[in-house]
Amino acid sequence: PQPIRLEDYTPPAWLVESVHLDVALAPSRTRVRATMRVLPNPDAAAGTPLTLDGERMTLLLVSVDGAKLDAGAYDLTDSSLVLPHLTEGTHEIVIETECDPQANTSLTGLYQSNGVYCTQCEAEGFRRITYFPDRPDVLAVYTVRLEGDAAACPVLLANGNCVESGTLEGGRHFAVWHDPHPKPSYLFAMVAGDLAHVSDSFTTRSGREVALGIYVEHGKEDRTAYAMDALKRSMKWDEDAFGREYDLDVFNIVAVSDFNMGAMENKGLNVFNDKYILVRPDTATDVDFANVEAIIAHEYFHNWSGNRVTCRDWFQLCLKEGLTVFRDQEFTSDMRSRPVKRIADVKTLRAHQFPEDAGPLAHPVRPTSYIEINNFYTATVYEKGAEVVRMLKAIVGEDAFCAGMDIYFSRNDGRAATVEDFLDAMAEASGRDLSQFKRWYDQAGTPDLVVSGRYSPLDETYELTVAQSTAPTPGQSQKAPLHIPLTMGLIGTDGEDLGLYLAGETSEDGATERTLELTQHEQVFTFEKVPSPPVLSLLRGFSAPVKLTTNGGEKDWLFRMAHDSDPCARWEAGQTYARELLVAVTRAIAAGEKPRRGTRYADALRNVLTDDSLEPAFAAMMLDLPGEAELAQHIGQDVDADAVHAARSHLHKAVADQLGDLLLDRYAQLQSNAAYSPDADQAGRRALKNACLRVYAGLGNENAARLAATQFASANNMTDTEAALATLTHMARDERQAAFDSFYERASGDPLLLDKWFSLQAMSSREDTLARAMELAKHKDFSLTRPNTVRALVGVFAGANPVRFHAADGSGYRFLTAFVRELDPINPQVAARLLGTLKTWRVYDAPRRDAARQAVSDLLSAGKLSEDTYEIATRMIA
Ligand code: DPP
Ligand code: ZN
Repeated sequence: PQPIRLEDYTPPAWLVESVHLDVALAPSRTRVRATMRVLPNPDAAAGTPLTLDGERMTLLLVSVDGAKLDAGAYDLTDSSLVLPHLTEGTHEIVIETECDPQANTSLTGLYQSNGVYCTQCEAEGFRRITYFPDRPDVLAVYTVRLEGDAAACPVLLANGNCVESGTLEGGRHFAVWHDPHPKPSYLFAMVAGDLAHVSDSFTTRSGREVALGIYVEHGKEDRTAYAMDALKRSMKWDEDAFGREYDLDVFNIVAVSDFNMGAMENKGLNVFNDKYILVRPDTATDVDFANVEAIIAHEYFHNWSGNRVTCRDWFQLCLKEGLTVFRDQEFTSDMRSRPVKRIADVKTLRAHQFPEDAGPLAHPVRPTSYIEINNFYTATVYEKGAEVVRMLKAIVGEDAFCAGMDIYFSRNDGRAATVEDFLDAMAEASGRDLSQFKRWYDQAGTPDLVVSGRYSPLDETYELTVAQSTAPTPGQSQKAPLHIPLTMGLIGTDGEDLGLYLAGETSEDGATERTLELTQHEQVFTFEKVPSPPVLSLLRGFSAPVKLTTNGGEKDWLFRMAHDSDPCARWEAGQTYARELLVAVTRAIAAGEKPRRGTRYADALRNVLTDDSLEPAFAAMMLDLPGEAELAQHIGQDVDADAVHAARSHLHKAVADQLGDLLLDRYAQLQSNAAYSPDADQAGRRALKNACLRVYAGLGNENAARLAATQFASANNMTDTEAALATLTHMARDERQAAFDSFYERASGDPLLLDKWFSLQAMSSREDTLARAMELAKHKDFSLTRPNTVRALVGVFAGANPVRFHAADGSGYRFLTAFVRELDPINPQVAARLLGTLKTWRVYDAPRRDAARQAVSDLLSAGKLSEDTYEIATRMIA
């Protein structure tokens, strides 16, 4: 397959003014008649024949201006339809096609999920519905007439407003939807089926009344209240925070059970993976509730950052995704706890994006080439993309950022924009030169910052030397320095922040925190009027997605775990300390020496547990040891996954030993009889309570098992149920089996609960987990056609169980690649994404590396793969 390159971008030769789709739904033979007004693009080279994208359809008819074309008058291939004689003028084209939604397991284009017709067009699914210039810079006005069986499909939905509906002969009926906003084809959607419906309304700040609807399977209506509430709060927040108002009379959401992504922002008709809509206290955890809130917000915010202002081409994906993730993170910060949200996002970034940026799949936030764009819906485009927007805000400041957003939205409304358009708006609003900053979009890899501080008592100065570098990534051996905002403070011996006076600056305000701007390989900053040796607090609020090394040590970490005024830096001090301890323990175990027990670290956690001034959710995060995957990444080469697991278990147990009774006390104190609410305060208290249980369970003894089993038996909400199972799953005790059996019975007939049952077993560190996973892949409740279930079992095993997945004999890798091979013909997108979980293989030791490389080579030579999986497999071992 030929890669597509950013540098080859050319404007579309033809534009589409309007599309009228007539869709006659039938399970295996759905007919689509598309009537389009097309005209040559005045901004493109003239004389190019009309070329339309299309695949996996049967072409029934083509006509131009009312005259049917003979087969000889067009060129049809597997992926396109060319009208060689059509090179100029405005025309009406009619195309009739037929497709088979029932057989469509790829879940892109038009497909059926549990009997419900739905579509997924991003990135290139519309070309499976009709022949069309399926690219984001062709914006058209759509009218859709849906016709279907009235009994099977009482609900008929598409984008925009419903303008007509009625009954037809033969038990059929129809509805006509019109969307006045020109949009690219990837934002097209239609849904039809027998769905229940919950409605509400929202009045925008200018007084527009918007009808809100959430469509779900019958019987699931009582799991929609939280999503609806989150939607209304999102609509209000975007008005208040960004001045963005909704622009149609209707906003509908449909929840479907088979969906490749989390959700999709189709204009006025969002389609969701039902996992991110359906929550009720007894079926969903606090984390599930928080995900619903965040994803509802994310998709809603796309109405402006994505839909009104869309992307010129798929290389600009971060323009809508990075910005929209930034916006949803801000929303959650305002709805919940800002520091806790920030730390959670840093954890996600470090768990998913840093490894991506350090491995064979590394790519810039704005990639420069792809074979299959679906492979670029990545942590780098989304999460690092959001970090880039956050850094930009830190550099230009809040006011200029807001002004820049206004310019960006108003100047590009109705346009397909680029990263340059976004940066131009920010540069104009701030008066700053952002040309160096732009490298964040073009240069892959996580920068390393090495910082050292030197105090000089004679002249009372503190000198900070900061060096930045970025390791080579595939296709980019040379790296230039980036424009990095480094937010920092200096802490005095009493634990209070010191005033900062930077040498050479005239303003003497002595703020206690400031953002230094790094632009060179190495820079020195000198602070004056520093009365005594300070403790350095760096990367406050995690001001940039970098890896930091400082010359501080245990004493600094302990001090900052107790005193840093910035919660993010305070948490990071604990993580840094734990990482260093874990590395030392790993080495000691390998050398046959007696490993450290982390006494001072445990003491610091004791202080956390007894400090009532701390937010419980924050305390829970302080208690969390860095994960095994993160440690592997930190060690960086020749990692023995078993040694890392042993080291972490050792420290976990040592901490549990030292804090034992205190953990039990706090666990007991945090029990509550209050009625369940998913709000951040209650969720935070549950998080801390369950963290106490988890840490205590490091002892692995009878008492821990009993505690977890009791919690499982008495829990009145899914958060506590799941936490109990997540503790029991690692144990080799009878309580474990009993709890899982009982949970299975309760989950019967409820796919979202069954997925929890799969994933809680897949994450077990027990030695028999791979064998169990293989059994579960044959279980009657497992299905290759349900992405959620595939992710719950195989995705969790490969992505969240490092010790079993990275087994030294390669059995974990072979399980994954065999599974990918089976899934690939059914659902290439999900197969390719699963294979991506192997991306950290190079940090492991030689037997593991050899096994991983072999498993991927075998996959490549075993037969024809989809382009999706082929691209990931070849990059993986390149
Ligand atoms: N639906 C996916 C998202 O919102 C892709 N646009 O991120
Ligand atoms: Zn998005």
